[in-house]
Amino acid sequence: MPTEETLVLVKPDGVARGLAGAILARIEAKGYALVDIKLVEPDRDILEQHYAEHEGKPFYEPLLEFMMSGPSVAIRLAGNRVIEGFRSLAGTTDPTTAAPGTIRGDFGRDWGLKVQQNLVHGSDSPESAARELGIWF
Ligand code: DAT
Ligand code: MG
Repeated sequence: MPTEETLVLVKPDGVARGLAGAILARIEAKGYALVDIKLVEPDRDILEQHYAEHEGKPFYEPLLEFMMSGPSVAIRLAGNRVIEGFRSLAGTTDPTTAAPGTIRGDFGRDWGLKVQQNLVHGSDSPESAARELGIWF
């Protein structure tokens, strides 16, 4: 099976809390390859493209504001079934209920309604990965 690629972001809360290294260590321990990596302060245009599927939802504006609150680490990550595998490593969207052993479950703080502060992003399909990698890289 050919190696797959995905877009991973360590979001502003992860960078601000000094967790980028710990999150990268888990990614590397899993055996995934860092193909490209950079610190990015995305403008609104990039985020509107990235989160187009969520436009109009109640959390859309707070999500964009949060994503513009500081730098993120953008990673082009490669590996066998890395799209599915990284999302498993990340845990479910809400850090309050994400399973222990996952990035969101272990490092995600209980911020009440601030579900967006869930440390990482990972593409959810091959189509999303190709689209999102084109936006960020
Ligand atoms: P994921 O990041 O797990 O793929 P998603 O694509 O459904 O989740 O949503 C994108 C981001 O939007 C998510 O990481 C956090 C935020 N979000 C999603 N659902 C939310 C909600 N109900 N309330 C607040 N923020 C939410
Ligand atoms: Mg998503």
